[in-house]
Amino acid sequence: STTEQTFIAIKPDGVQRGLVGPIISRFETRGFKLVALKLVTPGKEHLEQHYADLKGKPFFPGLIEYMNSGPIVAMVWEGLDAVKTGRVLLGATNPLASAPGTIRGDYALQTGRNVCHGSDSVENAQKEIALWFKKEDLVSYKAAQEAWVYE
Ligand code: YYY
Ligand code: MG
Repeated sequence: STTEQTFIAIKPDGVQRGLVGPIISRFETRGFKLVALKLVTPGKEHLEQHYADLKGKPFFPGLIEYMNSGPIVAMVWEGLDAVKTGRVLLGATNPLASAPGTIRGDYALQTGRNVCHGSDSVENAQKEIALWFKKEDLVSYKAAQEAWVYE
């Protein structure tokens, strides 16, 4: 549906490397609508909740430390097939396996520094949006470009 929403985050390495603009541009120019955005350092507990499914993995402590090492840009993007298409824009989890033209394929080399996050299912997107944003943070408006992006 054209109102599907996904949670996209620019991780601390993406922020520190000056990739906030380029990453946002990919979603903007593709035709997605920005629904929420903030720069945050949410703390360890929040990050552990965000990655709760990965608790117990050998890389989990390092992942949390990395995610907690600087500010993160948290966003909600809306549009046609936003969750799946968002993942396509990000590229594969391991940047070495990401196609050029994807965010990770253009800006990253290692899995542990892959600059961005995107929800992997509609159900998880809803959970992540609820974890990172209050309901009133999600802005409802009509995008002027809508009639030109959708037939
Ligand atoms: O959704 P995605 O970010 O593409 O991958 P996940 O399997 O959900 O893992 C989350 C996060 O954990 C990944 O972006 C980097 C890190 N990670 C890692 O450091 N080493 C791995 N072998 C797998 C994942
Ligand atoms: Mg994931």
